[in-house]
Amino acid sequence: MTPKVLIIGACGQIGSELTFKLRDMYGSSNVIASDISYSNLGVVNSGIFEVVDARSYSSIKICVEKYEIDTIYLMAAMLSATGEKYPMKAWDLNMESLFHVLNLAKTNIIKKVFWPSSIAVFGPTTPVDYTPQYTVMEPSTVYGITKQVGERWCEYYFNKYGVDVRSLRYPGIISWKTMPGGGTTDYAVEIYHKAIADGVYECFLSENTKLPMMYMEDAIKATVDIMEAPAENIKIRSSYNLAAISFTPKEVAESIQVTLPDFKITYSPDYRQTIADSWPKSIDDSRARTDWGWNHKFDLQDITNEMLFQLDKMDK
Ligand code: AKB
Repeated sequence: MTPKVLIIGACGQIGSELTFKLRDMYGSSNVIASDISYSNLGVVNSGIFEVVDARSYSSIKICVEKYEIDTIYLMAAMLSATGEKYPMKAWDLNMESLFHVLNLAKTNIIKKVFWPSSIAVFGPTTPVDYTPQYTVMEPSTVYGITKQVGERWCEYYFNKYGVDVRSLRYPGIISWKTMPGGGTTDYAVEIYHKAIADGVYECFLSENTKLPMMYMEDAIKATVDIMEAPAENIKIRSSYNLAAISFTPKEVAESIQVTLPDFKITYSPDYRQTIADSWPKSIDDSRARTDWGWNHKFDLQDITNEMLFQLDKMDK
């Protein structure tokens, strides 16, 4: 049966591409995009769009009832870097929105929920290389704390109330359609924009800061795959480790120089360096690969070639 989907936070980096993908899959009228404002006209003009405040239970519920929604993707969140500037706002948005959606799902109105977690659930005491699914988790950012707590609540609602909630620990996501906002991994998108526009980029992380990353197409595929998988294959109800590749700012710059040999990068680490230093360098996602067949497609040079090609086309 075709699901009736509500995407909350549809104007954001991942929400927007998820909206386009799910509209292709299920038909435009079956995918309701929503956000706090009309901030992404591509999304707003591509089908039904509603203003929904993720912090308001009634705002979400009205929309769910109006369109007889049975599946929610909760993509609204305040990310790691912005969260450090506004800790209480990050806590309120990230936690309240999750509780609203889980509580709606608990009443059986909603059959399935997707909620993104992040590599930010890990912290400075976590093993950094090939970080296991189950390990020490002492996140040091507010964003990471909300994601870790959120994971516990997802598992709790699954065990206690049978809520079919599914989740992935996204790494940094690289895409060209919609800019990310307020994350520590945002440099890996900005660098391509600056390479095309100015030929130079000042990076806010140091040259050898290695972080787990993924191309948007792979992230959307993982999201769709986990949501389409039979419920019995989803053995982890907190959140799955998910990985594709890991690289440093220096390595991205070198991959850009293959096409743009004059491109220059400089380094001026700021407060985001401390956040990046608390996160893993690489992730063991073997459970996702075994349980529901996850596999990534894009490596660093594929991503760079695609990003430069698409941004260059947009620039003309
Ligand atoms: C961030 O940098 O905050 C996000 C994330 C890794 O969850 N991109």
